[in-house]
Amino acid sequence: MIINVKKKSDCYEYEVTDQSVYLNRRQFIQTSSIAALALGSSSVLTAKEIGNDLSIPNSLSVSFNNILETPYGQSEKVAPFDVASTYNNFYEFGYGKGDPAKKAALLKTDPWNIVVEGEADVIGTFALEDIIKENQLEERIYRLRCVEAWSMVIPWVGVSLATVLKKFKPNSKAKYVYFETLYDPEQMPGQRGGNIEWPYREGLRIDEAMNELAFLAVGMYGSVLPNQNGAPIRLVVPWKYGFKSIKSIVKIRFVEEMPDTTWNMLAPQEYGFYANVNPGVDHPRWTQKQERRLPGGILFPNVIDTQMFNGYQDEVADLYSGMSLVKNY
Ligand SMILES: Nc1nc2c(c(=O)[nH]1)N[C@H]1C(S)=C(S)[C@@H](COP(=O)(O)O)O[C@H]1N2
Ligand SMILES: [Mo]
Repeated sequence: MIINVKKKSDCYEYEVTDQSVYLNRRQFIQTSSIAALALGSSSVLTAKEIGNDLSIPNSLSVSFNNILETPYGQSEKVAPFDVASTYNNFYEFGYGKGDPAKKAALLKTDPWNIVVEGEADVIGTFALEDIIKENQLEERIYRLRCVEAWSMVIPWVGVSLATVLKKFKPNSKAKYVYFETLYDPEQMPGQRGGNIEWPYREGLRIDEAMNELAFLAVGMYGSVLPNQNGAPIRLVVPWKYGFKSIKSIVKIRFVEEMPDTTWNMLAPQEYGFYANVNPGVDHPRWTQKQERRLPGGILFPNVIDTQMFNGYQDEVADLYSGMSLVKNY
């Protein structure tokens, strides 16, 4: 007799216990209806409704020239663009995986300024194009592992975070770097309610931030980032759970103390500051030993083993020597 034992990671989409569990259900319903009202009966906007000067969801309209190829992820099977741009976590635009693609279209990403402050010699307000030069762009194909136990491979376009941070000349008190997403409830319907203390915030230890793998992306699949993926500029920290990779950044602050970060503030027993991908430390409510590599079907969930540091141990393990990764999850 064959007993069909379902592994925990063989979950179906409707069963996935996601990060939104911490968000008050009643507020969630209110927020959704406000968002629906604000956007009118149809939440999918056509190019005409959006206007030509704004980016159109799911289209690769603006491509970069002269992107430097790098060895990162050359042997990986990249997720189709349609999957990477329609299955998203971006709670500013709703909790459903399809919400960001439907609701982020109107986000105005140009002009875009970033405030740099704190423990650095060069601080102030900078235009995006003054921080990232188009002739410096490189492509890196990275695995993205969400704490919810799904993953995908995405070809990002951008520059290493270290290149950008060094321009601001952080001083010796800069032990951590803190990031904030845009706060604009008019444009981001999810910010009109819910339990998240907006804006979304994240942080890294300065040596993590200076690691060669940490990346600031302004594009993916050779073109500018779709809004739902964090346009016009987002962090990508491939050895950490996806929630560290903060989207639509407007503030960078060099600080002495470990900063408050969104998921750690919401549920510190479930989401740590470090959030390194670690199959040896389970989430309190589900295993982290495996992941569903997207795309995958309901009948054939593409379940694979999760790797320590998401497979980037050669590059980053040294950052944590002598540290307990069980305690510092
Ligand atoms: N501002 C902001 N950044 C965010 C999130 C969010 O809700 N808001 N979600 C995070 C989570 S949980 C993940 S898994 C990744 C998803 O990135 P992607 O949609 O580009 O795949 O973005 C991260 N960055
Ligand atoms: Mo995530």
